Amino acid sequence: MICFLLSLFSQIFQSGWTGVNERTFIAIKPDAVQRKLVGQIIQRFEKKGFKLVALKLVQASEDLLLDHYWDLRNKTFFSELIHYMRSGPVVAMVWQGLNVVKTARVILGETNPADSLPGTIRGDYCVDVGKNVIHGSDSVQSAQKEIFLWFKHGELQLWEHHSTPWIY
Ligand code: D4T
Repeated sequence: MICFLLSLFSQIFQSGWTGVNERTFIAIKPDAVQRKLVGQIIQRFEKKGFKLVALKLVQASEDLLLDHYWDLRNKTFFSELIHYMRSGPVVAMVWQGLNVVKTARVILGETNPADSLPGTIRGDYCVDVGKNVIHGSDSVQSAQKEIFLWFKHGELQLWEHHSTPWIY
C-alpha cells in the first residue's frame, strides 16, 4: 500500500515537471555577479521565452555546496570549486518551459569556455573552466534535486506568463 502511494505520488509529482512545466536550476556564479553580468544573463532566458519561477541572491554555505557538487567530490579541482563558489553571492534561479533543461545547457555552452561557441553565455563571457560564470542542471532529475536543495517550497512562484500563447 505504501509503495503504491509512493509510486502514485511520484507519478503525480513528476508529471507536473514535464512539457511546458519542465523546470531547471540555474546559478549565476560569484565571478559573474562581481563582473555585473547578472542582467545580461537573465535577459537571455527571458528573451528565449522561458518563465522565471524563483530567484534569490545567496551566499552559499559549505554544506549546501557539498550536497550540490557531491558527484564531483573525488575530482582534483573539488576544493578549489567549493572555495570559488563560496567567494561571493550566487544568483540562484528556477526557470520553466518546454525542454528547458536541455535548452538551458545549450544557452550556457560547454563546461570549458574554450569549447563554447560564440553566442553562448560561456562562449561570450568567460575563458577559464574554473571561473565559468554559470551553472545549469544537466538532467530533469538533477534539476529536481538541485531545486529542492536551493529553494524552500514557498519560494517558487506560480504565475501566468501573459505571452504564453505567443510562445507555444
Ligand atoms: P556546472 O555544474 O558548474 O554547471 O558545470 P558543468 O555541469 O558544466 O560541469 P561539471 O559538473 O563537470 O563541473 C562542475 C564545475 O567544476 C568546474 N570545473 C570543471 C573545474 O574547475 N575544472 C575542471 O576541470 C572541470 C571539468 C567547472 C564547473
